[in-house]
Amino acid sequence: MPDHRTRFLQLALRAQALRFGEFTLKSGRLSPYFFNAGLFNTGAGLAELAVCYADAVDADGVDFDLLFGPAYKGIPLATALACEYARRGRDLPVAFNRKEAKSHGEGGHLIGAPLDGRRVLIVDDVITAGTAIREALGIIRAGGGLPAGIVIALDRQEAVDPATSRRSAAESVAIEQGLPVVRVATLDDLLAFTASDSTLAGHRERLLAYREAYGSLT
Ligand code: OMP
Repeated sequence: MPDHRTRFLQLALRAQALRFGEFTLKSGRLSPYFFNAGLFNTGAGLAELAVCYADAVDADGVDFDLLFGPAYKGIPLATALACEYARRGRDLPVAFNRKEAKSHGEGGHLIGAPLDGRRVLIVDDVITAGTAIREALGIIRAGGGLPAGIVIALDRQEAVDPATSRRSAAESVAIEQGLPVVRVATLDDLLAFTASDSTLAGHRERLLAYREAYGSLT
């Protein structure tokens, strides 16, 4: 069986969650590819994706005892991963946030298992500049959780400001926070994949040019 990186890329292309074209990113960069985790929108697709996440996390050996999905895209990802771990015999607590704090009913903006004192693994879709992940770390600490690591499906391996540093945003977060950042796949994996599949070869030049302009050297 191919490893989790190849399985993930095949799955993402099949679900059209990974597309080639022209996309404007949150950073304003014009990218020749885009990963939209919202297009894993069936039970079977999410279940298969969760297997890739769990394989990547287990291969890394990161130690944690709660899964946290940042709103919105991380919520089904963390939930699907919790189901995959239950299938593997590990029943993990899962929690997520809402973007708007609720003032009635149970109130607050955290939902699911309490974070207090738990070693939390953040489950999210993609890292470009690391802004979304830094926000999630703040939410977890404010909720009493202890960040233990981050897992993302795709590391775009971009430098925040290539003129001053070619360190990737994922590596910056890892160093600055002292946390492991597990990536199911990276831009490098996508480039290797396009080299091995003739139907994708036409996208390679533009991916390489994009990496040249914005890519990290880490
Ligand atoms: P950072 O916060 O810059 O790390 O970017 C992560 C966010 O970028 C994601 O949560 C998405 O909102 C968005 N995004 C994607 O979903 N897929 C991509 O391929 C690229 C981006 C992006 O805008 O950079």
